[in-house]
Amino acid sequence: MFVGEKLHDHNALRLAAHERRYTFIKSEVAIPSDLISKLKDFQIAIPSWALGTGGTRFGRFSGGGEPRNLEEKIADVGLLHALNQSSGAISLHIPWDSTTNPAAVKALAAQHGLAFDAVNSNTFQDQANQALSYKYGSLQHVDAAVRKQAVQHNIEVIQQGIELGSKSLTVWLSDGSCFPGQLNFRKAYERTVDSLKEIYAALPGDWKLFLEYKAYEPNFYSTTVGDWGQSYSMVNKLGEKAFTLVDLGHHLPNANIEQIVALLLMEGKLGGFHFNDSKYGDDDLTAGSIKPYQLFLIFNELVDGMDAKGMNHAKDLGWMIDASHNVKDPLEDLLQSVEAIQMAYAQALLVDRSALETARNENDVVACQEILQTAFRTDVRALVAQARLELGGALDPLALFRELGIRNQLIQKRGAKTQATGL
Ligand code: LRH
Ligand code: MN
Repeated sequence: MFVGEKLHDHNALRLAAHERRYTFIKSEVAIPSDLISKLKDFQIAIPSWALGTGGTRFGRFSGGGEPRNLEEKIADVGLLHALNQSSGAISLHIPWDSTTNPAAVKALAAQHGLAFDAVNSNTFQDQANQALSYKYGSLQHVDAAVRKQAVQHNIEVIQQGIELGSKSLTVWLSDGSCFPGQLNFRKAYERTVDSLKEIYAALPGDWKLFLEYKAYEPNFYSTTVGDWGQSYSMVNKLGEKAFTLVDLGHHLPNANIEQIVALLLMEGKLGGFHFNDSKYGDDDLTAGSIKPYQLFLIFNELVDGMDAKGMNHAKDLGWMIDASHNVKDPLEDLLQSVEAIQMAYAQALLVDRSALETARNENDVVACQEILQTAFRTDVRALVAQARLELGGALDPLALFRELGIRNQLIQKRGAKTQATGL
């Protein structure tokens, strides 16, 4: 699906209006000189499992034209990247994305300007050819043979990641219990850490292990890696290549995620993110669609904390989306998520940090709030669009996606009833 010349026409039509908006914000706001280059460097990885229509136990309503294999998933992410020049990586999930020809897959991704971000293991489902079930857990399981099977799977995922050029493994464990009394929490924790140590030992020197926590689902009484504290305590026992991954939808109601991010970052144990949004549980909705102020506050802590440690914003953490689309076109939803994340980052880069510290030291609470909200209430869309324009992207990726009738083209090419592997 080539967007080339159509993208040029699309931008030509919008350039005058864009430059008016860009000139206006530059006249109104003190834009740090490196803000646009930081936005251009900030690439967000797209999850391979979110390119089809998601669903719930109550139903799944496919939109058609979904990718039928890994090659078509890479083409879809390549399309997103051609439109917004900010989605330059794909995060695979194994075995949903297993391949017998990693060299060809790597070459195809390179053609689309894509790298491979973290690879994800899966010991939360039983595969057809699997000897032992994960019904009662995987790395926590009371049966050493089940733990061994799960450890072996993670090591195979690392091997596949190495062949694709990935540099990190994400481990999310559905392990836990559904009823009081079912699990010995201490032994489950210790078995999980011992199993993770075997996986950690298989990591190449330049790799990272991301341990993703989640409060509940599919277990509904306890989750063995259930919150940031449990994940943090485990990754500290593993070593310097192990970090905690923060999925925004994995917290109990009203958790202060920006404070969790600030502390994990301070401790040097924040590995990366699964961006999405939610109102109730792990709803996996579009990033910034329900709590945009929270997304801004998280990026405010990220910019502050990463600068305090001299970290490279674009390279030193894993920036990934993890969403599921029940009623929207998956590609349109992902374009919206990338835009929302870029906007939150841009607003965080506008925060007057020295004024904020001064106000904090004077306990001027009102001034602290005004300084943050001034940045959040700044319309930064022209800045994000300028970064895209300078990278050769579309001024309005979503509009161009629709102008090109891409979904209809995909349905023509792939069919109306195709179903992508994933959730
Ligand atoms: C679990 C999770 C995890 C993935 C899965 C697809 O809820 O967030 O990151 O493995 O979704
Ligand atoms: Mn996740």
